[in-house]
Amino acid sequence: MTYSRVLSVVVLSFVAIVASAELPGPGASVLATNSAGFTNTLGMKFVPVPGTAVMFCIHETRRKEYIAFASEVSVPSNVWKWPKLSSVPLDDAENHPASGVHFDEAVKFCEWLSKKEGKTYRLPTDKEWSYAAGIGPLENWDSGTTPEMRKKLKAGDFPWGKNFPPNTADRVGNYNDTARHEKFPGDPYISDYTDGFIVTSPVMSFKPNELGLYDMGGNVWEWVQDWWNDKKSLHTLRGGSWTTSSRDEIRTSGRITSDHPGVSWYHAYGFRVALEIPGAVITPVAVTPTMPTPVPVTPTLPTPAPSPAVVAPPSTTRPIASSVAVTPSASPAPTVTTPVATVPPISIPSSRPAPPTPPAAPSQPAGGLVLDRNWATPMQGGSATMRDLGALLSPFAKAATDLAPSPGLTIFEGVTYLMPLAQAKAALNLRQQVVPKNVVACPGFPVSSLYAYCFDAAIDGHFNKLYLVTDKADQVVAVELLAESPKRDQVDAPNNATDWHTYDFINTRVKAITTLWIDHKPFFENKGRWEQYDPKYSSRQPSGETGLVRIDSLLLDPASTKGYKGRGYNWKPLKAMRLYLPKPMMELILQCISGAIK
Ligand SMILES: [Ca+2]
Ligand SMILES: [Ca+2]
Repeated sequence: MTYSRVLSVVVLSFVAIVASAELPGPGASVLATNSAGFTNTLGMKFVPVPGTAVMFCIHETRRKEYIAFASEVSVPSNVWKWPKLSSVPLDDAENHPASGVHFDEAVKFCEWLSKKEGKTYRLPTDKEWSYAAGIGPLENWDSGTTPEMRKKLKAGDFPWGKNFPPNTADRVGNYNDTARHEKFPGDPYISDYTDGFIVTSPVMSFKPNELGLYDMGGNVWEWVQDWWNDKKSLHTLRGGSWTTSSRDEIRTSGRITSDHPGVSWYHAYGFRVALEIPGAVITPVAVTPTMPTPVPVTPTLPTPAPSPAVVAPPSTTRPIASSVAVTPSASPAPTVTTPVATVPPISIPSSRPAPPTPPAAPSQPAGGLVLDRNWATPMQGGSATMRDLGALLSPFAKAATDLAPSPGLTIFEGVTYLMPLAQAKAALNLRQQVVPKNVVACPGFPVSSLYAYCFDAAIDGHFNKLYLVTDKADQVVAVELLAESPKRDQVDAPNNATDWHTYDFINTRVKAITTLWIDHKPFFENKGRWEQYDPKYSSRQPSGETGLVRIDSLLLDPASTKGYKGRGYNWKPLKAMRLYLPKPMMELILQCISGAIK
């Protein structure tokens, strides 16, 4: 089952349910299986969800059940009765999910059903929903965390696995696909995926997940109990829908909130019912050792919900990288064909005779950047790397030594420039450090002044490490993401300049030689979107207002394609890196470089 590629769970033990028409009470027979189920008077089938004390209905609440409810209970909204979107009528067959359902009405449905059957039905919690979707052990369930925070952590992959878009042949669920695009051409859609349903699909039209739950990804968004954040004004929806095409919303960890408190005018909002198990004892769910990246496994998982950031041994450097450490020579590698001159020149005054006098740490302005006394000392043997870095950064900033704070400049997901390390860790839900604090020693970076803290992460489906780069006072100045097992298209980094010498600015410096190829591409933020910078197109020259640059890099192995001498897009990627640099750091690095390269 493809679901197992996302996360294989092992049921250690849990309170099991006898497959019968009656829900067992305390002391019922215990079976070590999850194949048992319970079917209620409306024909809704429920199965246990390991790691929780509830059973989940295997399908989204259907119109069939909702019609029965609305015939007995007055609900304020009639939206659900005549589903349509932009005057296009939706399928109103009884086996389609109830949609256009307000949060409060979904709660009322559960209350009505509870009273009718003498059991406790309710909406699942955000945590229960994650356990049902297979990512429960990967997310942070500390009190104080909210669905809004968990969405940003991006734990786990997609309901079907790691690839996006999904393969049409896999029929992974009802999303905003090419079929819908033909009817609603104005909306964004997944251009490479066809599930065949323009609107909602009958529930259970696609493969179930490992627990036997259908449509946990797609068809209708599903209300859960939890507030979106601490403001406690908006509720949370999970799973994506037939109108969803956003990669981040389709992730298993994807979440959205309604625009108005508890309200759904939208025909992509439905719900799924959970059933409390009397006397249930929650037992842990472990992650199997065969689970793919990004979260490693420790032999002893805490109970019941392990941290999403599990301590792992320090990552080992690939032999291929460690054997080609940067050379003292600035001359290009033998196979390099494109000269440095094809990239924009470094915009640094060449008349500057020497590095500026470095300010001493104690004299830093309060709240400003804190550096070592000798931060501007040129690094031996790193001139080629500095040229790379200068070429990448000079379109976006000029050399400068402004060490004052730049308040509010966001580096990554709520982390701002000069934010204290502890605050940044909290903002990103990072708790456990992978390797000890390391000095960053990249030519061009201030010497003996920057440090890297490495954490396990699960970001964008393939980055499995996150580095917080700090100054001497543990204030964050940059963020780097690292994918240790990338795919070729996971980082968009191709660059015509082929003699780059630096791959990973925080950890590893390698020189491009015959056995390696390094691609870089810078992106700049423009009105909230990332635009790639390409010196070939002057019209795309970034303005001086950009405050943040992202550099995507790939370390490729040309030898992986035997017999082909030219550049190949099928070269095996060894590592992928994404560095976020705020403008003050870019200016400082260019300042360091200006003193070192004449
Ligand atoms: Ca569809
Ligand atoms: Ca769904």
